[in-house]
Amino acid sequence: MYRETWAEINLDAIKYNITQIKEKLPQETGIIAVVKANAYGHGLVPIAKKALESGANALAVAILEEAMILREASITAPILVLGFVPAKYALLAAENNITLTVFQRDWLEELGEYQLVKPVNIHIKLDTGMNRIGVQSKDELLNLIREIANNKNIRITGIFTHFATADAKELDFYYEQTERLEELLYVFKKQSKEEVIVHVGNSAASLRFPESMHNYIRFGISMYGLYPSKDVRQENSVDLKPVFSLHSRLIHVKRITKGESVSYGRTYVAEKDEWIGTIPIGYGDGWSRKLQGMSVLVNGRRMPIVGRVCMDQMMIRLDEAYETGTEVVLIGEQGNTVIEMDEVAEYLDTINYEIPCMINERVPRIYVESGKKQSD
Ligand code: PMH
Repeated sequence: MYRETWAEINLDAIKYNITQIKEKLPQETGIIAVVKANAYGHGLVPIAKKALESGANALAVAILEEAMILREASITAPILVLGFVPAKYALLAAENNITLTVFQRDWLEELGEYQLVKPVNIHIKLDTGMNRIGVQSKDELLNLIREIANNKNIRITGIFTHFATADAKELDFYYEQTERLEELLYVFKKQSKEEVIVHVGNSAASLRFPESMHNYIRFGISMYGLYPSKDVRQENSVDLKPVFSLHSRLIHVKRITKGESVSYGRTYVAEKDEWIGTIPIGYGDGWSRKLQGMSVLVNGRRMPIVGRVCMDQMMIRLDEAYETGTEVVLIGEQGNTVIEMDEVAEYLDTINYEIPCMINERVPRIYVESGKKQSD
């Protein structure tokens, strides 16, 4: 690591968060750790390993590439790809014991064109209201099951759905989805002789309805120590520890005089003489230009980002002179003060999920385990 900006990934917090949810779940309900999108920006392989070590039973990703990276890292746990994978890659999935998500007859037809040495395991996706991917009607489901029964290349090992509003205040639609789910599951179980696993709940559903999660939960955002929404957070049903924090250092400190401006476009003009610090992070790292005006922490105190955020650097107004090398916290705790992921998300008018995903690979992830730091 040659730069003064890094993200700290607290692996002990992954374990803590998994332990917390386990305490709420019935003993027989397992955990699929959702590690798609580079483990929500936290780092795919280290998070997957830590989640499994902490009691998760399986992993879920969005695309086949992510599953292959996990297999190449010698991870042998079950892996489910939640998103669409073209049928021509079913052989690769089968060879690597990667489970695919299936919901279309066309896909099965296309699969028929390929010779598989061993059957590919699949989970059927039920669309109970997201209108994203999945089987919607009983007839569609019956057709799919019949077609699969005639196909030696494929084996159903699971069935699942996804909720659109499990994190909302108003839960009417959640209940509507669970009703449609039960109807489709009834049809499935009547028709199919296969012993399959059923999983339905994301973090919000698992926190709110731990008793109704069927065989597994798909645990994403709250494994990373974040709440799926304000409403769920206010319910205070579980204690979580944030995994991701973002750090940098002052690399330059100077005094400017009243009337001087800072950065491109001169959007900030000093109203009096003041101290300005430069930090080596910018929109080229995924730290959005829209964060002008947001605070960061220096010496446990909030200092505002002044002037436009540049590609690789930005400036902050300091309350006094600090030495270069002083640590700056952009997300996380310093002293008794904290800037939460939720605060950054709110400033950007988005959700906490997007923030760690947004901080790109130019920012090294430093893993902290049992209080010790190690880089990727
Ligand atoms: N299962 C599926 C199918 C998902 O798409 C997601 C998250 C999860 C489980 C985990 O949800 P959680 O992080 O709320 O626990 N998917 C997304 C998404 O597509 N956009 O934001 C989150």
